Amino acid sequence: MLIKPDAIQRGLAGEIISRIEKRGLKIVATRMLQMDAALAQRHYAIHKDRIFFHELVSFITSSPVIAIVFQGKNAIEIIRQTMGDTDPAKAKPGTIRGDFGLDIGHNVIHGSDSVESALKEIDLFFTPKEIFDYQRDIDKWITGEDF
Ligand code: D4T
Repeated sequence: MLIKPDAIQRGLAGEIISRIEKRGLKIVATRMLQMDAALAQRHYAIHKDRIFFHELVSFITSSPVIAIVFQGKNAIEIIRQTMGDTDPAKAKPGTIRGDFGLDIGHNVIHGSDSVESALKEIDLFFTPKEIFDYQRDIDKWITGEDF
């Protein structure tokens, strides 16, 4: 997940992390960085031919972001659902984008859309040593199993 520049500037980072943490997912890595154009182009390579690509790269590099790896049962679906629709105008109230956004180009958060893209994206932002493997006693109360 990426907390995008607009969310950092608006002081929404804590609220966004908290909403996902409270669902029960576990933080296993976190890093604040300012993305450069090369990293942004790799991260958004799938959109390289879209008309909004240039704007997207310039926005995501405009201010620091926070990259976070969450782990847990159905993590991709849970985060996508908690984020809401890509376009905040279509996102339901109660979702992060539905509560904090107005504009598709400033939609406060990015979340990987599949396990495959999550693995690629994690590799762009983290080294294996920066990803923690640890147990939480609470996990058995969240899923009935330990992660
Ligand atoms: P991200 O990747 O930011 O989590 O968003 P989504 O996975 O929900 O949506 P996406 O990949 O389709 O879009 C990536 C990114 O581009 C911005 N965008 C998108 C934009 O500025 N204009 C547009 O028309 C679209 C479709 C918003 C998110």
